[in-house]
Amino acid sequence: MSTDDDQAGVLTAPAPSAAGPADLPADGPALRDWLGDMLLIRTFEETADGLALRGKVPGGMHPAIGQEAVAVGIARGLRDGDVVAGTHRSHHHALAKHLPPDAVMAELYGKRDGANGGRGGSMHLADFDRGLWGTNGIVGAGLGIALGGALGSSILRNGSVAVGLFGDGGANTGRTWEFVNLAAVWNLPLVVVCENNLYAVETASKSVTGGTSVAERAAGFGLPSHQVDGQDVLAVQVAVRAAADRARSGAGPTFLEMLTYRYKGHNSGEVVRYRTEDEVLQWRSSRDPVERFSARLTDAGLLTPEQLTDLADRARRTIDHAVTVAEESPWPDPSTAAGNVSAWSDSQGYTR
Ligand SMILES: Cc1ncc(C[n+]2csc(CCOP(=O)(O)OP(=O)(O)O)c2C)c(N)n1
Ligand SMILES: [Mg+2]
Repeated sequence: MSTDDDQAGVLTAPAPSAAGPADLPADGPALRDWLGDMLLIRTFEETADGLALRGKVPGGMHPAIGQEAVAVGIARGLRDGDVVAGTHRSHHHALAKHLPPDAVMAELYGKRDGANGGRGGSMHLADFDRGLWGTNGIVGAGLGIALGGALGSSILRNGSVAVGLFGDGGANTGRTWEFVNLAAVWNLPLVVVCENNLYAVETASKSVTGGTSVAERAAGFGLPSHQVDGQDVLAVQVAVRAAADRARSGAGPTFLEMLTYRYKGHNSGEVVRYRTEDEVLQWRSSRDPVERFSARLTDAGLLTPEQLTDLADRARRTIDHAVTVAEESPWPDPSTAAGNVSAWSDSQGYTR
């Protein structure tokens, strides 16, 4: 029988990350870059959310405001050549993998200058050169694509690692565990990441999830499994880097459950009736990933108020430019609506 204290959204102390408490490296420029990426994502998502409410984003979008540290920590824990496959809520992962904000915004608009020519939209961003093997509207499917990437890496012996993402809702779909099982049995270089933001649409994950935690469930498949504070970019980066190093050494997959929170509704404009405003305020005021990281850098003498303002201004200018590009970009040529897959595969040099 659960008590009120057990309900989803109650702030419980996150378990330590896989590698223990993360020390702050004294590399100011690099850490300010991470913060710059987080501010860019925050600004992008807040702007895009407003644009979606004005009807500028066909099909709408799923904002990841509050989840910035998960994306930046993952991207910064990987090497060039490593790949990430995301979910329906993955603009933050695309931007953390350094897809150009102009191309991401134009893709949300369904415009020709979009990352995928405007044919994918918010849920289908991809850039193979930058290691984004697609975001994905099918719950749990991105992990299967990452599993394929990890299998390819182990066959080609190219030393790359794949990260597959899903949410707490995805943790309750069968395919997720088929992928985890195969990765463990085949000892693949896969980092499995559950981005647990406590809710699947309107459902509190605790009300539908058996066992103590998703991480503990995963441990039953015979791979190392850890909970990570997903609001701490450094903890995420350390955990991902350790898991990627382990995968690269041939030791196989690792499971990471990242504890995070989405500030907005499931999708832009959703009327939220399943959690309290107070709960959102608690997360925002005590665990905001951007504020926590800025404060940590400031305390360590690695960030001045002027540098913080400069990063925020730069993010604002970049996103304003992205909106201009998206507004001015033409619609895709209707004649390319069907059949352009062949043209694309020809352009990539694939034989048919
Ligand atoms: C196979 C499948 N079933 C159902 C849906 C509808 N759906 C879209 S998002 C979602 C919930 C996902 O929750 P979670 O995995 O926690 O991710 P979050 O939205 O919190 O990022 C559902 C059920 C879907 N897209 N795909
Ligand atoms: Mg969720």
